[in-house]
Amino acid sequence: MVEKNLDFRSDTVTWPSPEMREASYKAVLGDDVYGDDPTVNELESIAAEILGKEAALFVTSGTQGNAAAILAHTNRGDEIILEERSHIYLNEVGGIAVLGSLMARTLKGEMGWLKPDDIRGAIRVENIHRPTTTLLCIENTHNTSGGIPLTVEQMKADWDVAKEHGLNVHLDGARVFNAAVALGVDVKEISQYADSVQLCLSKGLAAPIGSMVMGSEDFIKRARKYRKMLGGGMRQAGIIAAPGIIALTKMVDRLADDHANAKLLEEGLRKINGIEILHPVRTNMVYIDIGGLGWNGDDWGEACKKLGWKSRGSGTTLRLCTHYGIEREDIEAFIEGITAAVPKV
Ligand code: TLP
Repeated sequence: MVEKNLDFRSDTVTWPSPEMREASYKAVLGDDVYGDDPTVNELESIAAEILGKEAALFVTSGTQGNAAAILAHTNRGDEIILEERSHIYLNEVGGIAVLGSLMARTLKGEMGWLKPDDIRGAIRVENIHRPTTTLLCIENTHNTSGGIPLTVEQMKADWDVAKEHGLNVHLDGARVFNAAVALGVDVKEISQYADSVQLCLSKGLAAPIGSMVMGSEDFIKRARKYRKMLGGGMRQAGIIAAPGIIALTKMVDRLADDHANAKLLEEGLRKINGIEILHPVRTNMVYIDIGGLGWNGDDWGEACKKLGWKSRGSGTTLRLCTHYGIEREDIEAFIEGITAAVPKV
């Protein structure tokens, strides 16, 4: 029985399944800083295998995973290329500057995808005056572009330019399984075009805590040391790794339900005068503008609250995420309720 979780704010709000809670309770533990927590070790080897990389590292969050990965790829003063509305650039508290002393070269993507020529043009030519460009960061799915999955071809095109110029590629794959499911490909098809990948266990995959970073043995060794520096050396971490194993082995296929529910939500909202759909809906996110209703995010939030839902946004723009704990019938009931609640314009 899936616990209801009527909350559109994010897919980070998911609760662990009963099986995950049970797995935490029963997890066999050790001290992970000594490398002897068997449950963490199992999670890391499963993640490495699924993503097609040599090794993996269990970290506390997507933000910590991206930070440890970026530190492991770069030296102080390097320049890294990022999409201008990427999570790493916008929403990770400036970690690249504070922790890495890195320069950020941002580029505008086309629905989240950085065009190869733009990347080529941004890579610095070696010169005593200039910082060295060492890393390209990609985000797939791309959150602020509506949860758009970048295709395998798009990933390859960016990878090829990076490799022509000796850059490493880091994939912020917080929702890389949403991308794989939406594209109908094995996740390895996507991850082959990144030297390192960060993926979140605690979003649509419904684990309560944690992310994974994957890459070569050498890279993971460096990232593990940075994770310790960032305060992420956890001890009996098997208790939170156990749900992560279920997330990776049993929760991926159900992401298709979240995508279908987002599509259903989009279709319902599209019929309401005054609501504009801002991006094509391809995965589990629906971005809308409610300015045409004469409402702001607070009005929307209040109306949703009366219907038993949590939802919010800034100004008149809102993101509605579907996830574990939201079923098709919940979306149908929401559409009926919100259609009746909004002002008729
Ligand atoms: N995103 C959260 C918020 O921080 C915005 C959300 O609700 O979507 N990469 C991407 C693409 C993300 O969307 C997020 C979280 C992260 C990294 C960071 O993951 P956490 O929250 O585990 O640090």
